[in-house]
Amino acid sequence: MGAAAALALTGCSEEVKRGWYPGTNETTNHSEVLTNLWVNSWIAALVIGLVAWAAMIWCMVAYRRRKNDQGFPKQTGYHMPLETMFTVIPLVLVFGLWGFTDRVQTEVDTPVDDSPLTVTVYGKQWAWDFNYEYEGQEAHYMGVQAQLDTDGNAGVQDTLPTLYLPVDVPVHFELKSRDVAHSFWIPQFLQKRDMLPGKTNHLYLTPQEEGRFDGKCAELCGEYHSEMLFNVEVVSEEEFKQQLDRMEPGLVGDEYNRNPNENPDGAREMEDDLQTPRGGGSH
Ligand SMILES: [Cu+2]
Repeated sequence: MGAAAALALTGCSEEVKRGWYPGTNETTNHSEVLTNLWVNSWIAALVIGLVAWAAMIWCMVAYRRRKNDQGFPKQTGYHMPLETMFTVIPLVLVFGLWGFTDRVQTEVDTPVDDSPLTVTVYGKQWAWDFNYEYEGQEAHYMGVQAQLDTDGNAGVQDTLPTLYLPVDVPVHFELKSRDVAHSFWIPQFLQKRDMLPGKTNHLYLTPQEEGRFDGKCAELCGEYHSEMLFNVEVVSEEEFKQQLDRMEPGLVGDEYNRNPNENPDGAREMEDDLQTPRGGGSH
């Protein structure tokens, strides 16, 4: 009982220390700096909040209207020191917050030119393609439309595309879209980036903990957006190489793009496709 309570309490305080962020400070090489920015911003906001609330309550109590008060209280318009103070303090806060954010963002988004692994990810309605380039080897996996289970629940895990990543190897993600705007998000990695048609975005990180993580699309991209999920397996370098050997060799590129704006026929086919009832594994 005592042990369980202690466990619950330490678990809780650990969560609080990380501002309820998912993952741990070691999940990727950026986890710690991102978590610190988040937690410290909250601490700063809380301190400012306490000062502001205290000042408000003090004014309400100290300057409340007394029984025999007549007319307006003393007016303090054009009080230069006061007005300078409530202009300068917010400016300092905003630029401070901006400065810390910019520093962390620059650190996290600095391109790593010599990443040994490049993964080009295509988002598409409503699945994912993963291209791997690693030590001269090229392999890919093309996801298929995620299926509902027999109860109509989204994201049957076994049928989801799986992104394999070797632990402790810096990875450069090239993020692209085959059709509409999507967003690549692995919540526990604390990084997320848009995937836009006709554009390539980049993410750089090093996974530091082996394990299974959830990935998802974070940009409403159509009817089955909520099913646009994937698994992430961070594995040993050895197992990663075995997984690459099991995949289709070579890369798949823009030839499978479907641009509804430039190819109206493609868009029409897509709509027809959606009219037919789902199921039977036809997708
Ligand atoms: Cu999407």
